[in-house]
Amino acid sequence: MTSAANAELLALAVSVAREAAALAARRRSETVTVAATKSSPVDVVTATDREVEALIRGRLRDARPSDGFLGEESGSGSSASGLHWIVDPIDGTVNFLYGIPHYAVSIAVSEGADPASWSILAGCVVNPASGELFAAARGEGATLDGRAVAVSAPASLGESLVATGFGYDARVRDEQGATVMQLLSRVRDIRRMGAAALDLCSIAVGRLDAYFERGLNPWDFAAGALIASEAGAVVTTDDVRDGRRLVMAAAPSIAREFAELLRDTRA
Ligand code: LIP
Repeated sequence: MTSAANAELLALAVSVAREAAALAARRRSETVTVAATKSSPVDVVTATDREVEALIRGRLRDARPSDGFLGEESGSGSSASGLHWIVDPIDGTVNFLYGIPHYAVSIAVSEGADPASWSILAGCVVNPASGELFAAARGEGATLDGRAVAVSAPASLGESLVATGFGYDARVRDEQGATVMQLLSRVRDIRRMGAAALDLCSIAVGRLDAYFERGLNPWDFAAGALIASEAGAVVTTDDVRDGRRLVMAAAPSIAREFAELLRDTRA
């Protein structure tokens, strides 16, 4: 796709994400309840997750009916154009449920729908609570509220602030907790903020120096990974173990050392 075409796709993503974020914020100000649980009793979906995804899916279908769609709550739809919209209506659902103002609407568009081979063309992540809007089109850099952003440059891994996240399965969390224990003394500190899309955007703006998480769904990281990469981060998503993909994003100055540490601790 040409840069002009990618810019047009990004403009659509931004417009729809803004409308979706306004709906999510409005519902959060009213009342939020658990509509169902998914992979475990703590993997919840709210009625707002479903309502916001329905809004996004409808707006994108009206604007680009030949494109495919892959959403956390409503599954996938085929593509006649070769393009797919990868959508997490509310990333950080538990934060949203508890009223913690750290959750996001994440919309990306890709050539191909398989994270092993897709090419993300444009992505947008909006935090409805703060109003911050992160965006990127492939090859055009990344922005926060329209201003260009760039990753940090920590002098060492020991001075780096590292974020991660955990799955919803108790056995997996035991393993992930053991990994964090091994990392804790090797870095500045650890943060677990609950929304992968915003963790990746935090890398893009230098609020974090590195991030890793194994077991994310495609919609959790599709937009944030492009935004982090376009801001200058080293981003890898090709390490898959037991069917669970490792997403890593890091400032270039520590990326190699960080990747080695993740291998050594079997993150
Ligand atoms: C969340 C991710 C987060 C992860 C959570 C959960 P959701 O996505 O953004 O990084 O640690 O377990 O998967 O479920 O809120 O869309």
